[in-house]
Amino acid sequence: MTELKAIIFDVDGTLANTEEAHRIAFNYAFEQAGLSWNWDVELYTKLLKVTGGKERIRFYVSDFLNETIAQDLVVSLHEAKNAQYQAIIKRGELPLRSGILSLINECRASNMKIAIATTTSPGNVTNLVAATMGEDALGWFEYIADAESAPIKKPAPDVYEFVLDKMGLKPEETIALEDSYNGVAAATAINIPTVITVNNYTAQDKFEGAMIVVSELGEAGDATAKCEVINIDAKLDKAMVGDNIDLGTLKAMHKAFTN
Ligand code: XBP
Ligand code: MG
Repeated sequence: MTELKAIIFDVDGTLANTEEAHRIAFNYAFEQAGLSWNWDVELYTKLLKVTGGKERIRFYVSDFLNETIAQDLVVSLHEAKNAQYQAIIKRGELPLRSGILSLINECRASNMKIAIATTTSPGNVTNLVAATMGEDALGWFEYIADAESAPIKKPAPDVYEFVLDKMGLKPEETIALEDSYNGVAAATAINIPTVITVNNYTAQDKFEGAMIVVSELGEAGDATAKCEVINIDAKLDKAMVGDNIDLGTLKAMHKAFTN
C-alpha cells in the first residue's frame, strides 16, 4: 500500500482566488507605463492559457497585437504589476479559499508534510502566505517551489519534479491541490493524484486525469462553504466526500486511487 506523505498546494486560484487581483495589477502597471492596454475578464481568461506573468505579457503582445516587445519593458511591467499585486495582498483583500486553512492545520497536527508548487514569483507566494496565515506560516511548509525553482512553467511538470526531489518523495506518495488545466497537466504528467477546486477563471477548463474535480474544499459545518463534486475518478466513490474535503477524505481518496 502506498502511504500518503505530503500534500502539495498550488497557489494562484487554489490557496486563494488571486487571478482577479493579478489582472487588476497588470492593468495598473500598463496604465502607469502609459500603455493603452486593458485586459478585461474575457481576455484575461484566454491569457491564463500561458502561465507566468512575463510569459503572459509576451503572449499578449505576440498573439493578440502581432507585435514584439523589448525584454526590459516586459521586466519593468512585471515588476510594477507584482508590486501592485503585493500591495493588494498586504491590504488583506485576498482571503484563503474555504477549507484551506483547516486542511493545513490538520496536516500540521498529524505530521502530514505540506509543500507549495507554483509558477508565480517568490514574493507573491511569501506575501500571500504571511498575509493569510501569519509570518510563521512560511516555516510550516517543508518546501516552497516557485517561478525561480523551475523556469519552465506549468503545464510542464518541472516544478512538481523539483519539489518531489527536494522532499525525497515519489509522486504517488503525494496529492496535488490545483485549480486549472495547466496545474492538473503538470501534476498528472508525473502521476501525482490531483484534486481540482475550480474557480471563475478555470471552470471551463478540461481536467482529464484529475482524481476529483470539486467546487471548493468546503468547510465542515458551514452551509455557505459546501463542497460540490463536479467529476470523480471511477475508482472513487462520491460518498467519500461529505460536505467538505478534509485530510481524512484525502487519505481515503488517495488509498482508493493508488492501490
Ligand atoms: C498561476 C500563474 C501565475 C500568475 C502570475 O500560477 O499563471 O503566473 O498568474 O504570477 P499558479 P507572476 O501555478 O500559482 O497557479 O506574475 O508572478 O508570474
Ligand atoms: Mg493555479
